[in-house]
Formats: sequence, structure tokens, C-alpha cells
Amino acid sequence: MKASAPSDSLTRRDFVRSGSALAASALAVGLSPATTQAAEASAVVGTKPVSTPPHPLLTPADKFRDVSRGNPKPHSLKGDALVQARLTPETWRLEITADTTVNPAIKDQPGLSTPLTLADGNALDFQALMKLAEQHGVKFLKAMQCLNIPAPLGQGLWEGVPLRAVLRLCGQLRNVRRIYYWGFHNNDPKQLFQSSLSYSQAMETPPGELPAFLAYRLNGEPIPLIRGGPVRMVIPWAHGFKSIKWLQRIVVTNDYRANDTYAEQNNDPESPLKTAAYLDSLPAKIPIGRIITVSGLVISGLSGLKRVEYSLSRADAKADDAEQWTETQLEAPPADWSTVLPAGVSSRQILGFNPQTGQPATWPLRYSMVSWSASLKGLAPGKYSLRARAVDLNGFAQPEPRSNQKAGRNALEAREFEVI
Ligand SMILES: Nc1nc2c(c(=O)[nH]1)N[C@H]1C(S)=C(S)[C@@H](COP(=O)(O)O)O[C@H]1N2
Ligand SMILES: [Mo]
Repeated sequence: MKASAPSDSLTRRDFVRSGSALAASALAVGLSPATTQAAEASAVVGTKPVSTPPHPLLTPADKFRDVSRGNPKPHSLKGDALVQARLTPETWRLEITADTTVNPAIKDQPGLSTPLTLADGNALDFQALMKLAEQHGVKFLKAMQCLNIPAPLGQGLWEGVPLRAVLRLCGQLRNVRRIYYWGFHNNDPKQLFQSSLSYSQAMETPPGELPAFLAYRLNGEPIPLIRGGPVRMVIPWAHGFKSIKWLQRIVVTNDYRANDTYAEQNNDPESPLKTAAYLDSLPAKIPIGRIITVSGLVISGLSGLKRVEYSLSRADAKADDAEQWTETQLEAPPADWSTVLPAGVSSRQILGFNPQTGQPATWPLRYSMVSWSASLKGLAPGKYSLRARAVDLNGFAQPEPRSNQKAGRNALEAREFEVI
């Protein structure tokens, strides 16, 4: 099956017609177990084949799973505290300076000809960022995924200015091999959470790939405080920890080592987003004779996506029984992108889309996620175990070629259920 051909893929219209779209979005956004249990039971089991409940392509900004450090959390600040923290569009400022902590014995000290600082009164403000956006603004779809959490956090249409365009405001950079950055952290060094890129990663983008950028809009709206607004770094190819929220500071350094806070916790700080399939939950018990639609999400990571497969085995199967893998259906690109995108945004403007036709150049788009589904019929009573895996464009089936969890979780998920 060609997963990208609309004729043999589920269309969004099918999803909507199935009437379970609402239940599906409830699943996607992780409502309370009680709510989702009810939704699941009606969404995935029936007497007729039902289209898979989709996860919406765009996750509402307040429905992403949140991964935020800080005490108090920056997004809980209000009123004057918010102004003091410079976390309103009017008060937001970004400082860009050279590292002063580099070993003074090194003669090649990093520097930039025009540092942007609060002290000098030339720190970048929101208006100046918007001015850059007129010329350099980019938009694209990206799934946010934590290196350490076994489910995607959400997917957004992000809008921003490439980091290299911002760095250019500082004039000449000297002896810079790395760029690191952090956000508001209650002025407490212990709460600092920083991330970094090599100089080349910040400045150069392979054709068809997406640049590191400073985001100021999500799903057509200003980025809300809860998602790291007014301005957040977004690193398209990376796990969430590179996408620093409440961005306030960029430092250029001649230190060549990755100095991400995440690296101190045994994570691979250069690990790219993984191609991986994720399974939705299933009811524990399913009456015999029903058609069971199993579904989930799949992220197309660095190595792209060929297909998603499932395997179904009896829970009592011996470990050496050969596992049979069957291809699932991938959600097709929307026939009409205007039904999915925020008002005023054309798919022709989005990176990864053909600017003439407005159709995605690849599907799924790299670093984005879509739903997959499969129907199970005629199951005899008994206990079952369902697994799903992604196969990437190199032909590697998840969790290959690497199974090191600290390079991004990539375990094969399983769901147990019983047909009664
Ligand atoms: N300032 C700041 N930025 C941050 C974090 C944080 O704790 N503080 N967490 C990071 C991590 S580990 C992840 S996975 C993502 C999560 O993004 P989200 O909360 O928008 O889903 O934000 C990243 N950016
Ligand atoms: Mo994370």
C-alpha cells in the first residue's frame, strides 16, 4: 500500500464523518482517565468499520503536555511579576553577548562586534523581532516531543525568525563555535535551564530542511505564556529540551562542547527527533464480534517514515513465536488545508510545502506527526497483545538502529486487551 495515496488512506472527511472526532481529540489531548475511557470505548469498537479517531493535526496551544521547570513556574506569574520578568510582549527583551567564562588561558576569546544588552539599551525587543519577521519570517509544522517521555507532547504550526537572522544583528562574530541560550528562570542560577547548538547548526540549513528559529506565533496566535511566549526558541530537528521557552538570553562561545543542562542528566544532547510510532489506549475488554480500530500517532523524525506496522499476538504466545507485522493506514494529507490551518495562513507559505500547489512535498512532513490506524476483525475470545512500530526511510524498523533510551525514547509500545 502506498501510504501517501489519498485513495487508500483515511481522509479527514472520513474521520469527521465517523462522528468520533470529538472523542478522538479528547484522547489526543489527554483528558482525565475517566473521560478518555468513555471516549475510547465508543471511539474504537463497533459493529461496522469506523474510521480512526484522528488526533488533530494542530494541538491547541493549551493542550500540549507541559514540561516546565521553575519555582514558581514562569507561566504562573501574573501582573507586575510578569512585567518584572519581562514576559509580556511590551517588556520582552533578548540579550545577546559573548561568553566571558571561557578559560582566560585560551587566546581565541569569543566576541561579537555589537552585543545586545539591557545595560546598553539595545537588547532586542518584540517590535524589532517583528521587523525582522517581515523579511525573514518562516512557518512550519512541528511535533514537540520530550526525549524522556513516551508520548508526543503536541504539534503546532510555529512561526518565527531564523536564529541566524537574529545573530546577524550583532555584526561580526569572532571565535564562535557554539551558541547557547536560556529563558527566564526566576533570577535563580539553580533554576537555569539552557540548551545549545553548534555555530554551523545555527547558521546553515540543508535544502529542504528547517532552520533553528525564534518563534513568536503558534497556530496563528501569539505564543501564550504556558507554551513559552512571548518568544521561544524552536529547534525543528531536536527533542523538546532544545526549544527553550521564555527566551531571554543568547550567548556565543568558543567552547566547542555541548553545554545543555539536559546533557548533565545522561541525555545525548545531539540526539535528533526519532521516527517512532505511538499507540492510543484500548479498552481492557472488548465484546466478541466487534471490529476494533486500533490507532496512534507517528512522528517522522530525522530518518523519515516509510510506514507504520502492527503485530497482534495472543498474550500467552511463546516468546520465540515469529511476530507477524501488518501495515497500517496513515492519515492522508488534508484535501483542503484551509480547514486545518489558522485563518489567513496558506499552506503555500509553509516550509516543506510546494509553494505553487500548496501540497506537502513529503508526507508525513519531516519532524511532524500524523495518525495511523488499522482494523482488527474476527478475533477469537482470549487475551491479546498489540504492538506497533515505525519503519523509517532507511528500512530500519523501530527500535532499530539504536535502542539507547537516553538518545530519545524509542521502545516498542504494547497494549493488552481481552476479547470476551
Ligand atoms: N525555559 C524552559 N524551556 C523549556 C523547558 C523548561 O523547563 N524551561 N523544558 C524543555 C523540555 S525538556 C521540553 S520537552 C519542552 C516541552 O515543551 P512544552 O511544555 O511546550 O510541551 O520544553 C523545553 N523548554
Ligand atoms: Mo523534555
